[in-house]
Amino acid sequence: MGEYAAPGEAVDGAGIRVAVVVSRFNPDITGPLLEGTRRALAVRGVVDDDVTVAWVPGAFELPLVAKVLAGSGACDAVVCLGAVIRGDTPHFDYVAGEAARGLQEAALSTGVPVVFGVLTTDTRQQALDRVGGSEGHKGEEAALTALEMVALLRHLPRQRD
Ligand code: INI
Repeated sequence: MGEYAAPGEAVDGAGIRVAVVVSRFNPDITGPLLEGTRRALAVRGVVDDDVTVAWVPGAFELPLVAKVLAGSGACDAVVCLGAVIRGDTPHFDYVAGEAARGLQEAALSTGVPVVFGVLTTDTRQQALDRVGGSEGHKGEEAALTALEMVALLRHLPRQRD
């Protein structure tokens, strides 16, 4: 059967169509997340015309829109961006947990990569550290994950129609 290595940084993004679903909640975090995702896609050759951005109110709304886009046939991967900060809400576990569960379900039910670019942190500072601070940039990482998964799936044996 061979070995299928995820190509990571080396993926050529030319021709890959990416939808980005981004939450408006905590815009000081999700704005930079989106910028990082766009930047990383562009660096790897994904043209602006192949990037669709859809805004949702909060992380809880990400899965439905991700599933609709993943099932549309109009994109090869969906990147979902959000920030759920524990200090802000007793709903943290519900919002973060349902976002994760729903995004995985969207990926598994459609066969299209759906990337979990949702920061789930205890504090706002921890989230800021992950959008270009001391802990890297999760928006950029989410973009790379999407391209890597598209490339990997194209090389894997798929079920016959
Ligand atoms: N949504 C987030 O994306 N992050 C949060 O930290 C958050 N907090 O704190 O509650 C949040 N809540 C809104 C939620 O995602 C839904 O939009 C809302 O419950 C309506 O369905």
